[in-house]
Amino acid sequence: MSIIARLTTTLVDLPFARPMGTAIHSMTSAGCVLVELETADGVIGQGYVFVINAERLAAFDETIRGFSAYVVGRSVHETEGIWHDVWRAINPTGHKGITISALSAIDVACWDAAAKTVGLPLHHLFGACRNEIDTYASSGLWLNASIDELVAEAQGFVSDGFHAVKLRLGSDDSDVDVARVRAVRAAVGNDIGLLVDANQKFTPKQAIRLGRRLEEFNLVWIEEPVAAGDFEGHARVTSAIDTPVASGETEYTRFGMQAMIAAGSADILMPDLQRMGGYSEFRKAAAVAAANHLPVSSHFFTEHSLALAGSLENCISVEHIDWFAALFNEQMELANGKLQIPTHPGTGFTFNPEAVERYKLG
Ligand code: SMN
Ligand code: MG
Repeated sequence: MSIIARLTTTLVDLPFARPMGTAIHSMTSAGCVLVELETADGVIGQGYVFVINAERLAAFDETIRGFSAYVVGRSVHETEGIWHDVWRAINPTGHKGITISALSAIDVACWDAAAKTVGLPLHHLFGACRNEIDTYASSGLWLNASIDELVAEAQGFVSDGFHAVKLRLGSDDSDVDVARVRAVRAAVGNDIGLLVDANQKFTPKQAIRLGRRLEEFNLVWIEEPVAAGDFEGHARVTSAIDTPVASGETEYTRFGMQAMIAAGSADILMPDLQRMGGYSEFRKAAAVAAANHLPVSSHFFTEHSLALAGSLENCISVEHIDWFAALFNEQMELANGKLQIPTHPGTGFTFNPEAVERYKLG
């Protein structure tokens, strides 16, 4: 029995070198609440939540620390019990938003500590199915980049060893979006996977029209073509175009995924570790997708999603985001276009104390 003796949080803000944009985001930094659970035996489990531009970070911190009563004094092997006690406790506040994200950081830290306690990489504890996973470069090709910048950045990703890249779309003029896709496709060639993300910009009709114009570029997928909550609109786009539609990053928990699946909203579900509510719930969401013969591809949280990719048979890829790499002692390994599932005990990633000190808030 490894009893959790202490829950601590640290607030950091990671500034970006340049502002970045999508159809709905203007981003200058990633604020994080880092969570540590320490057992009486001295094992430390770690997790985090992040918020663009560190907005309302204190609210996340307060919510996480407020869960201490459900965590401290429990065994690290009680992940399911802790998860459900918090789920019941947040019923009056709600099962979406800050409450679920806060639960996610606790659940991730708890699983990390549990795997370290038994000395296993986390995907082995879950039940491993692979050692590496497809990925795509996603820390770039933003909406605020010029076509020349897009071309240079896309070629840079290919020379870095990526076999796929994601481009953000969402112009008011669809000729502009088509021109950006054409330029990036020409820059990377036909052997590199090209994904596009519209970040909810379009009406279903606009998305269908654009999707048809983009069929010639053989895209891996079109992501969030319409408003995230418009499941029926998503479904209309999904059935009207041949290019696969990916979506789900904005939804919460297995119930959100289940509702999207029931509506026929997407060909590929994109659960986000923080919005799922941690590993425990992500795995259930992936099981719901599997029961409907649908694949999942994780959104953000690349380092921490590798344990999921290594243990979920229907996980087809992870999104490669490098924003949080500076926080960790260990770095993600790309080999032949695939990310390697870590073999160290736990998630395989530990916070670097010097980096935490450098980016610490307050
Ligand atoms: C995205 C989400 C949040 C911030 C930046 C970009 C985008 C993605 O939707 O899927 O990467
Ligand atoms: Mg997206």
